[in-house]
Amino acid sequence: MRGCFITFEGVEGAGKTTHVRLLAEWLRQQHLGVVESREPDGTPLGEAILSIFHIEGVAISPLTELFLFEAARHQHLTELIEPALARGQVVLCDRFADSTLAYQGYGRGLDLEEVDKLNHWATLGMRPDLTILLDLEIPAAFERIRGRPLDRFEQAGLEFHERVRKGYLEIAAREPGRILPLAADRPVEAVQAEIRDRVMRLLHTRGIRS
Ligand code: T5A
Repeated sequence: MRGCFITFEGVEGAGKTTHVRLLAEWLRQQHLGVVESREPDGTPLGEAILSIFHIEGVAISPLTELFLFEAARHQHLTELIEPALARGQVVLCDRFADSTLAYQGYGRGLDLEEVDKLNHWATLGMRPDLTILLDLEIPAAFERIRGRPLDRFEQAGLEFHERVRKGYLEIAAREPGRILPLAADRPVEAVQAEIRDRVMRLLHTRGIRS
């Protein structure tokens, strides 16, 4: 039986990494096969692509940025995600195609339809079964990541991140069946409980969990 693909989205510091880890632990306690991954650095090639973004003083155009994320995504899909789903595993992924639409589309201002098309090409039309959108106001998000060195995207400024957040909410409104938006300004346990509830219902529906 084919597995299940669940992605986590949201602005910086929204809690994606935290909730992927907690959900994976919980699913493993129930003897389910789980693969945790992330974009863009879910494969060795993706790690190399991420390191390009970290080169100091190198200007990267929005379109170049888009192609780099899509290259990482296609490699990730073929090397890790699809094989895990074919083995019947539950794949939890910290960021996926919605990140590109939110950051390079809404954030950088690239044409949304063109970004959608490229996403479709890179993913071979494969969509997550469920996407958890952790929604957090930008000042609260930046408060959470305060004190750590800021990367290229985190340095992009408040207005950029406001556009990204707005973009995510618009994407979620267009696809209510796939995307579950959750207010992420609450205690971790409360948010995680809602995630587990929704994931369990999905796994029942898919016959992965009786
Ligand atoms: N990007 C990526 C694009 O532009 N386009 C793309 O297509 C893709 C795939 C990735 C960057 O790349 C960009 C977007 C990003 O800028 P990253 O370092 O992976 O860079 O950035 P994030 O994925 O955003 O990772 P973060 O660590 O910044 O955020 P998370 O994972 O959402 O947050 P998390 O879980 O690490 O939590 C942050 C802090 O908040 C606390 C945690 O303990 C932690 O200290 N926290 C809470 N505190 C209070 N209450 C809660 N409910 C909390 N939940 C977590």
